[in-house]
Amino acid sequence: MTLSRRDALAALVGSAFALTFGPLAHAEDKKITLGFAQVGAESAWRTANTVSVKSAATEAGINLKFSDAQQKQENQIKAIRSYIAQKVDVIAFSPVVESGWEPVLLEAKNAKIPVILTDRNIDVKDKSLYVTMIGSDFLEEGRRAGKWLEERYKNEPGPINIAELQGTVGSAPANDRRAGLLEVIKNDPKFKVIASQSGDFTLAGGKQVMEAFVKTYGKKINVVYAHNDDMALGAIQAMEEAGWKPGKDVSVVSFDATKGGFQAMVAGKINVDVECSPLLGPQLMTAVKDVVAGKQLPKRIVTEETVFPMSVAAEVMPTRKY
Ligand code: GYE
Repeated sequence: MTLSRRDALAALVGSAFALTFGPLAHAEDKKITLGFAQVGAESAWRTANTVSVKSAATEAGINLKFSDAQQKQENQIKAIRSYIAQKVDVIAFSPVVESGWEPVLLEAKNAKIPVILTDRNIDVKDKSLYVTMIGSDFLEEGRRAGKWLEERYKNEPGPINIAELQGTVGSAPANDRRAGLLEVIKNDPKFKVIASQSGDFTLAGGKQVMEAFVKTYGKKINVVYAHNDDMALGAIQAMEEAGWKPGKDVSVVSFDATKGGFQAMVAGKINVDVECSPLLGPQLMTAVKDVVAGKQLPKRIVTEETVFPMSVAAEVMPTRKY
């Protein structure tokens, strides 16, 4: 049987129609748009986190809108507002600080745009303002560092004076890495935090604060407790410029376990690095797809991490991914 030209044309148009407007085709083919408001580019950790988010989005076929808040909450709020105005499908962000998020998150909720927190947590009463929080347990990281210190100094009478280089004021990792340490050492009066100041998670900040600590406290300092590797590396420079031997006459405790941190451990200048993984991209994209598909997510997704003492650094370094 042969089709007339008109029948053939009708069949062609019909199948094209079915392909384009077939029952689920449209919904399934539509790319998810994710608006991601990043903290900034303050550290090696952050750079690795940004790369992870961007490449995981590409891999997952998610259309990513990305903004860098340069460590300012007001910029992040602006970015979130613009994602709401653009009607993205999901908003994710790594909150610079813990407080002050209710108004903008309420705007997202009213616009029915789900919000996923990554890396840093927030302090809100109404937990319905976000779907889930994916990231590390910074309090536990602080405890791990504290336990390492207790073990390291268990046979020394003290006092053991700690100089603390804090991360960004009001940020979850700065608050919790401090709280975790204090929780562990509070029952052991030989440990004293004699100095504490923010270096804003940057190398330059860590160096500047350490220069001031060297001048004010001199060799009274037994331990430098830096909330991330970049600040530890800056502090190491300051100590070396003052003729000190970081890692030997002062213990250096750090967080993140980036390549730079590992290199300093191999060189004998950081004594212990508590791991904090920035490779959150793949988990985030899975969560984004699940939320859009209407699946129920756990309120908290915790990253798995460990502690690296200097003694294992050379062996582990080649396996590090950030
Ligand atoms: O430790 C630091 C970065 O929020 C866990 O932010 C992150 C911290 C990380 O600037 O290097």
